[in-house]
Amino acid sequence: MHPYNLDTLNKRFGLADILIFREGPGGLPVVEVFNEQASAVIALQGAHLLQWVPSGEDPVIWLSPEAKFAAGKSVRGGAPVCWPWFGPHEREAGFPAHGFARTVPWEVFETNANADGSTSVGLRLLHSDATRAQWPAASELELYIRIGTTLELDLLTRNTSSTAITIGEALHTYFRVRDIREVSVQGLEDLEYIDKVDGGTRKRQQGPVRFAGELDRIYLDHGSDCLIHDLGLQRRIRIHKRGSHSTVVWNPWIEKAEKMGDLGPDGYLHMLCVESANAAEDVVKIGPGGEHHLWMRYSVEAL
Ligand code: TA6
Repeated sequence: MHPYNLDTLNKRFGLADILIFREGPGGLPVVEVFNEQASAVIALQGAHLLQWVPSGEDPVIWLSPEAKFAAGKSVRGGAPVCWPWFGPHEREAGFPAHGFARTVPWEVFETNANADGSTSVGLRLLHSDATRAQWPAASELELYIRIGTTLELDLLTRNTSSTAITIGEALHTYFRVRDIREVSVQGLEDLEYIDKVDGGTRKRQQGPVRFAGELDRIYLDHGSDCLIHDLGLQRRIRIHKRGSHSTVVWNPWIEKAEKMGDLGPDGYLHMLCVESANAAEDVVKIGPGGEHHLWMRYSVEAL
């Protein structure tokens, strides 16, 4: 069972025929948004965006056909929120990779039908004894999602404690591509990156990023746009961001995907993670009473 009452949510936050709450896959409650510019689905667990489809466009976000939906479990695909650490916990091997934010309940605290025709949803992480056991620092985490011809995600960390906190974070977004072998990522040229497929060695990017095997890299000190250039779908996805100093690029390729078991047959061919993050030495220190925004906007351009 989940801690949500769908009738109450629809009464308080539903927006006529634009935004409704309903039971989604695995019985997990989702928000469904349909406006004239786009449609989207967001799971309340993890404030997890599962889909965004601009009108007249192919879906932009990839969700595994074999994604598992269950309370407390991460979902393969969409835009998982990684917080308050990225990757494995630096000291506690038993803590979940990428933090707990993506597998715990969040609450909706506002919805808006905006004047420009987009729709916004504000969600807040619900702390518990379990989250405080892994992250005792008093802090709040909110995610604002604006759904329209572009998609905005704004992850706000508020430090309500009396001491500084340091967070690692990412929107670990899976983008849908036609065939990863015909895709390149531009905008990361000449940047230093940590190559997680080659023992974490540090290298420098030469030209666009292309894919011919497992690729798992943390590009450092990167604050500008990057572009996913998809020949197969004849489109470019632009990622414009603020408050993010790292960009993570990941495709598991064949063997790793088979080991993971939830990407579906040939799933690796149709997905690419480009994650706006603060990871490795780019982690963010937030003073007492301070706050930090990790903000990004996705847009689709024809080739
Ligand atoms: O962001 C890339 C990465 O850290 C990869 O190393 C891989 O572990 C991926 O995240 C998926 O992680 P998950 O915990 O969602 O299976």
